[in-house]
Amino acid sequence: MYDIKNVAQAFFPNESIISVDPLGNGHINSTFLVTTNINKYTMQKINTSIFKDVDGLMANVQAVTHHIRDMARQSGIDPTRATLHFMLAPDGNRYLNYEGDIFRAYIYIDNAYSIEKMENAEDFYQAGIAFGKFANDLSGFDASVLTETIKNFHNTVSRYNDFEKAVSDNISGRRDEVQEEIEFVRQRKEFTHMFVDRLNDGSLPVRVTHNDTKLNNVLFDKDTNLPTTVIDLDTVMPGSYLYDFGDAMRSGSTHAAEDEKDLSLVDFDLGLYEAFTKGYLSMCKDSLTETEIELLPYASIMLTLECGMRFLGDHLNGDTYFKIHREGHNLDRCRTQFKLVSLMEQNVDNMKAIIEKYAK
Ligand code: ADP
Ligand code: GN1
Ligand code: MG
Repeated sequence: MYDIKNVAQAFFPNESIISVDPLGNGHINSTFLVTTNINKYTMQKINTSIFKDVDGLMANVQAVTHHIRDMARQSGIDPTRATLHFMLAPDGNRYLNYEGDIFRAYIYIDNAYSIEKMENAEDFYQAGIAFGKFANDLSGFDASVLTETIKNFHNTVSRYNDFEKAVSDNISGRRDEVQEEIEFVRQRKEFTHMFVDRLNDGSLPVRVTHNDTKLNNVLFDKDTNLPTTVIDLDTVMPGSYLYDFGDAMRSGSTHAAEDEKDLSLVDFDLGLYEAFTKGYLSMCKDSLTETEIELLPYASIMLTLECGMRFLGDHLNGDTYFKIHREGHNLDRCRTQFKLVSLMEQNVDNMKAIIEKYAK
């Protein structure tokens, strides 16, 4: 096995590497902060068993960041912090192949932090503005230039089928211990069609979206405490506004961590829900169709169910997709998601009222 410092040195042959440290809590890639005598970089080993077409992926990142930087320049926003900026490898490629592993590097967004667990409504309101602005910035972007980096990423019908396959394969042998969770998903089988069927019949528009709007994928500036950059652009591709809205609510409308073991701490806070809705819709409500507004109250339920179903599937498959840091980690994550789904289901009317208030 190689030393990660040697990888950084190979990426930046003309700089002295001072340190390479693990960064962040992403579940997919391995992320490092590289400090050199000249600059700081975020270097990532891309998970190529998940992202199989790295050329397509990096072409997406280039096109999207270029577009967002242009939009920033037009509105007088600092283009260096408005989006990610990747570095070319010494051979001019958009990534470095080091002993068969694939690495890319971004300029590190300094003096910024990401939030793992929502503490206050103001931050979530600001995250709503950041993701709403992201939606807005990409509303004029030509979707046809984008590669679908993970097929059927938020197709909840195909996710349901993947889940049933994981149940029947039972690779980990854990099926008998999770009967209650399996039943929870099966009771919601019909529901998984709600968005997919409407995307298929054209009544729900396809948008270019982020598709991974987890709270820790937005960086906040340490001086202003305002969002500075939406990061983790690997899944930017055709999708739906419902996905970005719903997935942000999944991670930010509760005070609990995604992997909280004490389920009594998993709450659903309508104040947080309202804060994000207000921020998000203030940026993009004018481009929403009636169907999108009508379905928005179900988005957080759908995306939270989908994520819980994926965690459970991975638990059954023997933890091959999401990084885990303890035994049963994916099951703990699944349980917080299902608790949240139940709480959200009890609040559909409240969510509708909030959305009506801010979609006007
Ligand atoms: P993953 O796909 O594994 O989630 P991310 O791209 O989201 O990887 O990066 C993981 C974490 O690293 C982020 O949540 C964030 O905390 C930190 N991070 C990533 N890129 C940067 C950057 N350019 N500047 C500062 N921090 C970053
Ligand atoms: C992964 O990459 P990261 O950690 O930001 C996953 C998301 C899940 C999320 C759950 C490419 O996000 O889809 O919602 O974990 N990303 C991918 O925490 O599968
Ligand atoms: Mg991430």
